[in-house]
Amino acid sequence: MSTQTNLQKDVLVLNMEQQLCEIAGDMYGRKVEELSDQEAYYVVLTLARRLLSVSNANVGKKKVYYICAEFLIGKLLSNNLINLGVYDKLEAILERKGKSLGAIAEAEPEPSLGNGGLGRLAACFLDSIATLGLPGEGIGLNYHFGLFRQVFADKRQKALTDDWIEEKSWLTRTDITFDVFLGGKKFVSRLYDIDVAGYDSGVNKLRLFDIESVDESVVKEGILFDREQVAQNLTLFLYPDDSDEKGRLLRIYQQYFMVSNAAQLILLELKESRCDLRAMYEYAVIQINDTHPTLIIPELIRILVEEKAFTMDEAIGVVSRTCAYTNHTILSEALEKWPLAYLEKVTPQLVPYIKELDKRVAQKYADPKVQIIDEDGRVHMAHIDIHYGFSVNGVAAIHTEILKNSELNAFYKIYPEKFNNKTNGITFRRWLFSCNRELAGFLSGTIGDGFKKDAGKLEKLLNYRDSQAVMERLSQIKQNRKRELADWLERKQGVRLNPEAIFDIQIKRLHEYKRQQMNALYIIHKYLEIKRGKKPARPLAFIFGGKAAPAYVIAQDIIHLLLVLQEIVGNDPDVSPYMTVLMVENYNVTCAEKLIPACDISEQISLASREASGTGNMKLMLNGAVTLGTADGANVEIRDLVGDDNIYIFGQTSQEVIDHYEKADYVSRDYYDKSPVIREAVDFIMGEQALKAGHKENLERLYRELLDKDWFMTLLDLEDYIAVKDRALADYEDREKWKRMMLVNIAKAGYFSSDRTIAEYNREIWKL
Ligand code: 26V
Repeated sequence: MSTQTNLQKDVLVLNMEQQLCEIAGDMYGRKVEELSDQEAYYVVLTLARRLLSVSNANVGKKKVYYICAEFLIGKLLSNNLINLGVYDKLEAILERKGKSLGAIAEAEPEPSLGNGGLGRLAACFLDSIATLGLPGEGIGLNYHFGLFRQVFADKRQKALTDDWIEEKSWLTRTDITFDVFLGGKKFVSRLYDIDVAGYDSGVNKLRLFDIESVDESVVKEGILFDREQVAQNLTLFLYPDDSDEKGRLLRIYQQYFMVSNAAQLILLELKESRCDLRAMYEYAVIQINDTHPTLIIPELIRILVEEKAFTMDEAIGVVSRTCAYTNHTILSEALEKWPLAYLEKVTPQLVPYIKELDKRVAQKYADPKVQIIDEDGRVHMAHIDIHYGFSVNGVAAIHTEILKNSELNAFYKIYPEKFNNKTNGITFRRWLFSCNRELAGFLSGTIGDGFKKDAGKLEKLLNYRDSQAVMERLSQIKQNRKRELADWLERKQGVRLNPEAIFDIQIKRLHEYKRQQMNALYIIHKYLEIKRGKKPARPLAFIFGGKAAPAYVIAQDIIHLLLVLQEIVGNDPDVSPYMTVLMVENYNVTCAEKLIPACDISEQISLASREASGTGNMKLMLNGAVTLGTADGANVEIRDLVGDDNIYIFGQTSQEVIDHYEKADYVSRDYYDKSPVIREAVDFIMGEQALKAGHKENLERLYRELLDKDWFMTLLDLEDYIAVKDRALADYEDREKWKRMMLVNIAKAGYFSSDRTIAEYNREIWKL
């Protein structure tokens, strides 16, 4: 069977040009050369889908179900063509017909089915699971609008809908439907599949559930909609605003809808493979990502007890051997605790099981920190995962240590054997081969193709650390990407960057713990220095990208400050020749693919201990950027790999920060009072110039936050940040030194391939 389908694919590939012409003829009655890029996109999409449909599926006895509320897959065309092994061939065919595959790929709308790190990680993992030939699939929701589209108006973020689903897309509507009971009422779901091609390997599926009654017209202004009509709004948006009860209820509706479908799909597949459900764990492993899919545990137990004649003990035993949990954040506001009353409303059928799970824990352990239902009647979702799953992992070495030694210490004492680390990774197919084809090609030519299947082989590049020629090429390639980025931004946003400037880039969700506000204070400091006549050796470009949760007021204020600085600097003839500030609108995977290859300095400046891992840091390093960061998340492992000479680390350590929280001894005003440099930068926010350019409401709130609260300790590290960043900028002028740092960073990035991460998940958790 498998050889036959391989043959089919080979024949298709052989006749690709003919196929392409036929599809163009069928769809548009025209030749390929006469199509617009948009039309050509639909033609190539159809061809790629055909190739996927005849490729081998990755199959085996046991399968991993990677359940996640987010899959930030980004545009799929280039990636799929690369993984199918036909990109170069197709590019050449199209070129002969006067068409550019790169331009055609641009026409694809981006599915923004994720917020940030968690969702993008899930997408990278699907790529690696398929590439390693492992049987596995992603399970999630088919959000019609995904994450909102960000526009700037009046120097503020506005959220609009992002309608990504077109008539022709990667989605395959299946015949699979399930009954799901929400609030006691029956809803019928529908499964949509997206094929995921492995690199030079088989194909897996991403399975997204939806309901047909969703009504996009309930969205009124921006992204406001009636949040009570579940049948109409259930899968409209990713993470609807949960700042009030209605929003929180909708999130639980989404979560239960996701896991009820997942449970039914898994049981259906187990039935098809004639598995004895009592040995379910020999056929299936369920990876629960953060706590959004946690309800799958009581849901599976419920089904086994009510429909498959299991005793409660048996059901709990089997499910606990099947489910594994990954923690992706220690921020308490992100660790879900749902009031039992909400669960009663949304999933009354699960409540007796949750109470039973709680009772069993209470009987065994007295410590209030490990209970499932707390004194206020809130259900701690992570506690269900830890008690009733067989594995608990963090996503970077330091993160896992923090889980073991502080955040989840009470659990670690009970179950030391469950805890393990899986340092995150990224797929090189997207974050090197696809987004920086010139660099990938140069590396192949220099160290051979081996690194494409075994990323560790990138280390061979170290043999060239004294080669002027190699370092010169790396630097030229960087310069090419910077020029392309400048052109793209000019077209997209009408702002011109000087490609000769140092590109200092901070791209990630807006959050106080990620400290974009600290970067803003540095920019103010530099601006004032230049005003006083201290010019930098070379122009500086400070580039940001990121969205703020619509209900997260301070994050909106930080965006406002950045846009105010962009205007002040841009309009100041004394300063604008020496520096630019640019906030890229609607930062998403597509923007990331342009920004990352063009970056010189990678800003990874979270408050130590708060960023679980970060994955942007890995993508930037792989593309030859040098990290400026705190000893947080995966930055720690980057430092261990490249050595202190090839990274800029500053700020207090995670232990020092954890101690500050414990002793509650950080007082931001003390830092403000004792440092004139800090005072001057902070005061600028409420100074005449800023107030003239911006809104007092936003600026004052941010200013007060920094002085009166500053929960994520911006001022703690500001002076050190300024000193170390200035040192990095000075080092950039030692061109030889900098180029060698680029080379070392690329050479050492192999460890961060998600192929390595997935191999570890498989070896130590999934055992497929
Ligand atoms: C979620 C929420 C939701 C409620 C409002 C505040 C808030 C803050 C943070 C989060 C994080 C959601 C989970 C997440 O995306 N974690 C990220 O996971 C990445 C992949 O493991 C990791 O690299 C990032 O460090 C981590 O922040």
